[in-house]
Amino acid sequence: MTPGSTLANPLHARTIWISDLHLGYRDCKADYLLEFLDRIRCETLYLVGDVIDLWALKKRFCWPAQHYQVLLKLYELADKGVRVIYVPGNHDEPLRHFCGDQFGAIEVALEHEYVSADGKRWLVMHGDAMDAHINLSWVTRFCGDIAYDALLFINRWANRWRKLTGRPYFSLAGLIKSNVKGAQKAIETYQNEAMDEARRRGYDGVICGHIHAAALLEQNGIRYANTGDWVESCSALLEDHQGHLRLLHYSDQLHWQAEQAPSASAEGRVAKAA
Ligand SMILES: [Mn+2]
Repeated sequence: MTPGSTLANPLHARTIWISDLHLGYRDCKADYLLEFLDRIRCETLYLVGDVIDLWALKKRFCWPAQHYQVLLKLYELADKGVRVIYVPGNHDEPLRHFCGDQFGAIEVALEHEYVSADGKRWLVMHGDAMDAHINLSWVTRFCGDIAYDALLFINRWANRWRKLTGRPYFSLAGLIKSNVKGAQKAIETYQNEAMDEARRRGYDGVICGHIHAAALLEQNGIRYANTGDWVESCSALLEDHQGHLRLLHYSDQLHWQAEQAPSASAEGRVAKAA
């Protein structure tokens, strides 16, 4: 990372969505997140829940300077005129009491309707309401228990080793998860439930987070976008001025994830300067 590169290569978008930052949790990738927030130039920024991990803070207080800097950066963006909308999740659930209010220049909402540049109507929600539909919740099995902590522990040490040997960040946790059958099944159930919710309520698509599985797909005329997270995949959803959505994985390298068909994925890499 070279200082100044953030200014030299801004990331322009109409709207950007990020979720599951988990500030206050030791595996939050705050360094990549800070660099990403420095580079973005957008009109609207959505924080789609689990921004502050109150569960983790309750278990073990962890608040490095970088986590505080992320909050400051979000306020700075709002002060500079970016419309920042915060949709709290389950890990920052107490903040749902403030829905309809403002935290300074940041708006808080339980969920939000977004109209993209191409006129499509999107339901923006964190997504934990879908947990009720998942049998043997993957979230319970992975996201709040020892298995997930262990996965992130391995991820952390694997990446320290990669860094020492000069290799870029890689989500080992994501790779393991994508090969666990139960996790894949739960992710599909979650996606289907989220799309059903959008369909029932007359939306063209849904934008959510929660399950730490970034995706962009379309099924039976309903679109699904999941912003991913900043504890393993370091991902964000960006809309250009034509209304086209793209997923970006941001770590040592920029990696744009192309739109996925329901059962297949196509990915392309671009250099960091892109
Ligand atoms: Mn969540």
